[in-house]
Parts: sequence; C-alpha cells; structure tokens
Amino acid sequence: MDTFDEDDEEAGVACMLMRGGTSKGAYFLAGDLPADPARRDDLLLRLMGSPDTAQLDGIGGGHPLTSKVAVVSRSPEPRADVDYLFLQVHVAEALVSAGQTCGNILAGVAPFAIERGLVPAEGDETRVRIRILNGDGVATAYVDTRGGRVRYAGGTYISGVPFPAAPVTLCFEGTEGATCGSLLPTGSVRDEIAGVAATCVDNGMPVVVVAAGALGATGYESPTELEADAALTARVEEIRLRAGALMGLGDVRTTTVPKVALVAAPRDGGTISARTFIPHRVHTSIGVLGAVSVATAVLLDGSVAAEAAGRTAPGGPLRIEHPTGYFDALIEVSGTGAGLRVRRSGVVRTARKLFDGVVWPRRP
Ligand code: NQM
Repeated sequence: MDTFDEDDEEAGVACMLMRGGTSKGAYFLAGDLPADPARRDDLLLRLMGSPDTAQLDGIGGGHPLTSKVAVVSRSPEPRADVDYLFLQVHVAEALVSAGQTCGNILAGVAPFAIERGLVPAEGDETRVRIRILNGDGVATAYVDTRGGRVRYAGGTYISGVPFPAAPVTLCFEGTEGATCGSLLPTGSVRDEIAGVAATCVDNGMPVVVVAAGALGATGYESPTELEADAALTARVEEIRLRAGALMGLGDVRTTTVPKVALVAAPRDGGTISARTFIPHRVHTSIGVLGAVSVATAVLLDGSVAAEAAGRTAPGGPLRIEHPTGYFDALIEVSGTGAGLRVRRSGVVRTARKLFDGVVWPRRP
C-alpha cells in the first residue's frame, strides 16, 4: 500500500476492521497514516466518527470497546517481528490516547501482520513477536496458519463473544510495570485511598483493585446497573484520581488509566469476581491485561485481591469471573508479597477479520 498522502484531504486510508478478543478495532499499517502524531490523531478521529456518542459518521461503534485502533509496522528490534501501537479513540471527546495498550486488540495484530505481508505464514502455526509500543513488553502470538494463510474459523469460545473462532494464544513478557515502572506503583501491596483499602498493580495495565463491598456494591452487578449508580461511579472516580497520582500517573482526569476493578469472592468456581471501570464505562467482560493485572494481584499476599479470592490451584490458571463469563490467565511468578516478580503471563483469545478495504475520513 502507498504511503498516506498527507496533502490529499479526501484520500481514503487502507484499513482492516477486526474483532480482537472482546473488542473491535481498526487496524492500519503505520505507513498508511501520517507520521506526525497530531495529524494522525486528527485523521483517526475523523475516520472513527468522533466526537459523537454514536460515531455515526465513522467506523467506530459508539463505545470505548469498539473505538480502538492498532497501528502496526515492522519492528527495528531483533526481539520483535512487529511493533504495535494501540490508540484509544475517545467516543464523545476529540481525544486520542496512547496512554494504555489493549490486549484484546493485540489478538488481531499477528493475523493482520501476516495478511499484510509483514510476517510470513510458517507451517500450521505461525509465531509473531509483537513489541507493545505503549509500554515496554513483548507479546508472542501463535496463529493458526494451516494451508499457508491465516485461519479465522475454529472451535474456540471466549466469554463475551457469542461465536467460536480459531484460537490466538498470547504470551507476555516484560509487562511488569509496563506503564508505571513497577508492579506495585505505590510501593505497597495495600494502601488506603480515599478511605478504602486498595491494591494498585501494573502487570501490563495499571489497575486499582478495591473490594466491591467497601463501596456498598456486591461485585456481581451488571455493567448497566453499575453505570446507573451515580454515587458509586463518583466514588470510583474519586478513588481513581487519587490512585493515579499515587501510582505516578499524575492527573488522570482525561486518561484511560488506571482502571478500577471492584472485586468480590467468586460465585461460579473461579478465583475471583471482577467488574472493571475502564475507566468511565464498565467493561462488558474484562480487558486482557486488565485481567492479567487483577490475576497478578491475587498472587500478592495481603492484597485486596488475595483477600477476595477463593483458593487458587498452584500453577494453574487464575479464573476471573466477569459480567459475561470468565477469563483464564496463567501467571508465572517467583517470590512473594512485595518481592513478587512476574516471569510471564499467558492467555487465549480469538480474532476475526470483519472487512478489509479503504475507509474515507470526514473532511476536516
Ligand atoms: O486490558 C479495555 C479491552 C480493554 C483493554 C480497557 C484490554 C486490556 O477489553 O488489555 O484489552 O480496559 O480499556 O479491549
């Protein structure tokens, strides 16, 4: 594909729309977008249809989980095959944020990279090493490429997606402290923040873990019920703003991190139950690295998550129950308590190509 013509305001842009895990996003080659971040973000707002709660004039879906962008390029680093920059295109505001990554959209990066010829399909399963530019971690994705091309059809179900598809296995390394610089960004396993006990953790996603009961919730509410509770959402935001500063993230009023996870005891045989504010809507399931971070918090002795969790099978997957099912995360660690170190984490997702074509932006 030719490099994006920055001077042609009516030019269409090559784009692949994909469902990645439980999110939906637009995937672009970096060379098809303006190199200047301000021009790129302005273009993305017009392509996605923001600012508008319905994103009617663009290809966004009117919700943070369907207003996401992946920018992919060949990696200059020997430890990776491709670079992945995640951009959250805000729905109702003219704002594009690179302040977090997205593990769900990540699930589509390897299929996209193979389809666009950045990585050759090799054998029945192709390994693609992806450097996450929003932090410093590397994810290794394993994609079904039987017959020499990406296979999207398959029999794997993930909670929150009604139909089965081919599995995309993701292994993470170096995600510990990816955004905040350390696994425990406040330096403690447990803090008191705005009057409640909280565990602040970053294993790929900065998350503030709070017991749902401490905020008068059960932790089993639906996203709609939680979003309708104005007193609760105000309290969650108060905790988030204070936690953001304590986690070294500064003033987080307009940023999408940290997330806040309200946790409770599991109800369906899992490890823990979670409802995640991402941060102003409630996730209909749970983010990938959000889940990895909550699961890691479970392994921290004395944390709010460990207190809420049921018994965990040593070495087995940690199952996080969420509004539409469950999410299994494998976390390999060494050490305990504040000395806990993460070796790697693994999850299974699915992804599907929805369309591949050219999208035309609204004129500036
Ligand atoms: O935590 C939502 C999602 C995400 C992010 C969000 C994600 C992750 O489910 O890795 O996947 O927390 O904004 O798409």
